[in-house]
Amino acid sequence: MSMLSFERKYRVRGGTLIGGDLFDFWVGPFYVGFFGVTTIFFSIVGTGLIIWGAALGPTWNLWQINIAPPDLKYGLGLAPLQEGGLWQIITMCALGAFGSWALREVEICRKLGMGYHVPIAFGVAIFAYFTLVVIRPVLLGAWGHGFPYGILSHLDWVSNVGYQYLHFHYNPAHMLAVTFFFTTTLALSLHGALILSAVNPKKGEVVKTAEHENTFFRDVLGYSVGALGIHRLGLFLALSAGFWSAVCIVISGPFWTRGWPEWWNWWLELPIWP
Ligand code: 07D
Ligand code: 07D
Ligand code: U10
Repeated sequence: MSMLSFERKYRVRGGTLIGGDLFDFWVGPFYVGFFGVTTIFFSIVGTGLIIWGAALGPTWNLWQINIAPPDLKYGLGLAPLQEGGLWQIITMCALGAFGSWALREVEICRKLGMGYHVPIAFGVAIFAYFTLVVIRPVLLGAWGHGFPYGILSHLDWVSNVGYQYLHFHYNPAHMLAVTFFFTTTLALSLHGALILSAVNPKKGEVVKTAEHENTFFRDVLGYSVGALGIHRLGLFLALSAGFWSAVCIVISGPFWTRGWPEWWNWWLELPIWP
């Protein structure tokens, strides 16, 4: 659907962080900007290197393509291209592309005079990725601790790292992250359902108001968080899910090397029991 009728009104100059007017234009529906150019650059180089890595590997099966990080013996140094060097450059491209995308969002917010909530939210996802492929490997002393780039191989990594700590479900930060993920879907399903129930009625029925929405939850729960409140809560829940995910993996290894079930011994070791 073409939305140029109203988009034209908001296609204003300025708000760029860098480059001034140079890339301050649109291509079709897309705002470009300096960071649009860097996004395209890093995406094309990164994707190209993945395709090259696939060409060097044993398979073109999309599910099995795997670009592995370097062997642990390379520590925090650079590895030869075919022994993890590709993974290192692809990681730089990924971080370049994600960072550029976030900054392009910032420029669009500035043009529209909006808050920076969306780029900040994306920043938390980038932070989780950065934790997996930079912070934790650096703390553990080798890039080899990053996860491999491949659809099935990255699942193998999650499983292997999980069992390395015996039972990852006993990781307390993982518990918090999982709870936040579950709560996020609960909140979105309640919110989506409530809005549709009020403003998308059957033919012939009137659209209900915010008072209906508040009253519904006051009748059910005794309290309504309100129209603005549910969006604040949703953002908080979702960002907390990402944040505690990053915490749960960064403490696994750098701060806790045994099985996670054992961590709970602190409870049994409290001096109050004897
Ligand atoms: C719906 C927005 C659209 C995005 C999509 C993803 C690529 C990868 C690359 C062939 C919600 C596009 C995919 C560009 C193709 C190559 C080399 C977002 C939506 C559709 N994972 N993960 C998936 C990534 C990690 C885990 C699917 C990325 C961690 C588990 C897809 C990253 C851990 C399962 C995917 C990343 C982990 C998946 C669906 C980065 C912990 C699944 C994703 C950059 C976080 C599920 C076969 C989705 C699956 C799945 C992509 C990181 C665990 C391939 C890009 C290391 C347990 N992951 N993942 O819908 O079916 O996201 O896997 O950090 O079960 Mg993963
Ligand atoms: C990292 C993605 C960032 C993405 C970015 C954007 C593109 C562009 C382009 C579409 C963080 C990428 C964009 C590429 C695409 C186009 C056009 C998001 C990231 C920047 N776990 N577990 C988690 C559960 C078990 C283990 C997190 C549940 C087992 C390990 C979450 C269960 C063991 C790690 C979670 C379960 C185990 C995790 C993932 C249930 C395995 C991690 C979400 C029900 C035997 C990871 C930071 C996340 C983590 C993680 C949930 C089970 C191990 C809380 C619900 C017991 C090793 N698990 N897990 O982090 O914390 O998203 O990563 O059993 O490393 Mg777990
Ligand atoms: C919300 C909301 C709300 C709304 C909303 C929404 C949240 C109440 C008012 C939004 C929600 C939705 C629309 C629902 C659906 C969304 C999801 C399920 C989330 C997941 C989204 C996706 C899976 C879609 C992903 C698509 C993307 C990221 C767009 C891809 C676009 C590009 C690649 C172009 C980007 C443009 C740039 C960087 C600027 C520069 C542009 C140019 C130079 C021109 C264009 C050039 C190209 C296209 C070159 C292509 C090369 C690339 C990409 C490199 C890759 C290399 C290859 C080899 C292929 O709350 O309010 O309603 O709507």
